[in-house]
Amino acid sequence: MSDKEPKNKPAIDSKEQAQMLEKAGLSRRGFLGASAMTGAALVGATALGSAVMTRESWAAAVKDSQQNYHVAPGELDDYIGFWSGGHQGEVRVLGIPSMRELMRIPVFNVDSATGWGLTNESRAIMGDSAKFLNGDCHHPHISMVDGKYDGKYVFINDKANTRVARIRLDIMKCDKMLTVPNCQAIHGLRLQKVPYTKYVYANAEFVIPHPNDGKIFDLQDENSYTMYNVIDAETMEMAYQIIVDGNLDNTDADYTGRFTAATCYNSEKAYDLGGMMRNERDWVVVFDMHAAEKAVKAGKFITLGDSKVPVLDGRKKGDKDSEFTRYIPVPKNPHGLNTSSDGKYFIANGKLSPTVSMIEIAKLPDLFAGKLKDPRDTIVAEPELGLGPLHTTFDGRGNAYTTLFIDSQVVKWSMADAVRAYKGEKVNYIKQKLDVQYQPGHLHASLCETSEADGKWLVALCKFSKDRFLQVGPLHPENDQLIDISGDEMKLVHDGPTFAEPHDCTMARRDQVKTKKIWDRNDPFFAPTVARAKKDGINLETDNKVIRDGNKVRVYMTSMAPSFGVQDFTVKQGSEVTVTITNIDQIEDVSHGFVMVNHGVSMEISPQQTSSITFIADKPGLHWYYCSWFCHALHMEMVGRMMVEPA
Ligand code: CUK
Ligand code: CUA
Ligand code: CA
Repeated sequence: MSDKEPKNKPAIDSKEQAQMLEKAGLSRRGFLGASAMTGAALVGATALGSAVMTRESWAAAVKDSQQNYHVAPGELDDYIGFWSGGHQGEVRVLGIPSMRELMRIPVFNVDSATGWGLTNESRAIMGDSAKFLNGDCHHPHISMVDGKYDGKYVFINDKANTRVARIRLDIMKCDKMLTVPNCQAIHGLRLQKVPYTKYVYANAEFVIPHPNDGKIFDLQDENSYTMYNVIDAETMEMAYQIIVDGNLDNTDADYTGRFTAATCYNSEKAYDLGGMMRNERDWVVVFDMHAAEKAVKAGKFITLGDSKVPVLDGRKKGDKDSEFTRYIPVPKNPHGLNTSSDGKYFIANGKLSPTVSMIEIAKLPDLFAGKLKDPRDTIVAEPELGLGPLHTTFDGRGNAYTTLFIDSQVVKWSMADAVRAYKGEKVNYIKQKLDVQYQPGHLHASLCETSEADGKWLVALCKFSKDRFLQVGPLHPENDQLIDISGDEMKLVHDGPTFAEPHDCTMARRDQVKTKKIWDRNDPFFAPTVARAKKDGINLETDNKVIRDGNKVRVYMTSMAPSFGVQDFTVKQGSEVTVTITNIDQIEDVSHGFVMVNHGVSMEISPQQTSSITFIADKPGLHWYYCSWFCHALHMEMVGRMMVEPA
């Protein structure tokens, strides 16, 4: 522990709040005692951490933000960010520093505007999981080459339905979705950084019995476990899985391409709160991916049930480690796992301990070679930062920034000084504590998960907004706060309300992401639809035709502002109708839509795109269809009629 007080005293240090903390069984210094380990105590502490900005500091921030951080109308942002939409299921694109929402990319949700989850193209991408109408995404990450963004893909997890999806950044649409087998609840997700993103690493959070057929329910059974998942980033198919002890929370990869690490908060394999907090230490599991790949190639795997995915066993057998896993004990129920942008450390964030644990990556080869007595010999610092450390980010200048959930602060600290303090030197590694509003989870500094961390902007994703915005009923928005970290002091410059719930975000320089302005007619996104049209002898760019195939009716049409190529068509009641529309407009921004009234049918057709949707014409009578994206002065007149004859 450092001997000096942090520069900015947090508001929670006030006498009254300290007393309240004490009552709740929490002290600011030292570990959270066992008596504090109840849900009630944690909730109590949460309410206490609400540091409130003074009127003066707020006024100063307002002035600063207007003078220095305003992106004027018509000007463009310097960074493009990808925000998880949490249990809303989508990904949002934001500009930084304006914090303006630029686009939404539906992924694990159904989207009425674009028809995601309704169109044939999106449902083919979603596969069997198209039956699920919900998702819960947390961790968006951009693909890399040599530890720098290549701007090709964003990958994201779905905790709710155990999926991983990929977004193509050239079109900002999801193009692949995988349901991870043999597991429940994909939470932590990160990408291989070096030499390039060949693999996606995904943590299945919950321990389940294997086989999960209702015969075993005991989590302590040796056949109850969870797995670390390795996914081929290009094909989006499972490469292999690794069984681990305990459970898995967050993960990250190193800058050598050999190691990844993941936090475990439930080493107890417990099913309840008290049980999950029983151990003073849980662990970080480190994976030697080279050794794991070797084991797969050598055939040292099993398969589970119908799944053909190779499964390695990375559990300890007595005292014996597997050749590809090591377990490093850290305090207590750790959450975030972050690789420092200088490539030196895996940092595990203590959550129920006020510390973070710094694992020196350069020591890991010795750990795997059996040259270290104790796995904890890889830990080179365990700085005490405050209450509830959840995630850490980096500025590329040797500083780390950690969110303190319970304290409602972001703490800036020096990694080198923390290492010196751990060796016994008297040095204050804490540089500043900044109040944020309120209860931050993830935070993300510009380019922090690449080797190019540039220390300009930091976004703190606060879980509570309380009094920061006009009240909108009992459900409050989150509060994403923008902090300028370019100078010696962190400065809060912007509050941005967001809907449930950006757990995490990522941002790239604007030159790192290049998108198309209109679709390429050969785009694989709608290639299956083009192939089907070809079978029907249709030229999508010119033909307006109705193909009758028994009970199935396929309507092909073009769209060009302000009219559909087919103005009416007639079908028999009960027909399965597939409408395929090709937008032959060449002009940027002239998107059309297709809505069949009273049929739950809606889709987007952007310039040069082909979209299709299938529905049952179950009601006799005349049914209007119309264009739903405002495209022309005569947009209202862009309509047609479906005539359904009684069966
Ligand atoms: S997260 Cu997923 S529980 Cu801290 Cu990365 Cu919010
Ligand atoms: Cu086409 Cu509106
Ligand atoms: Ca635990």
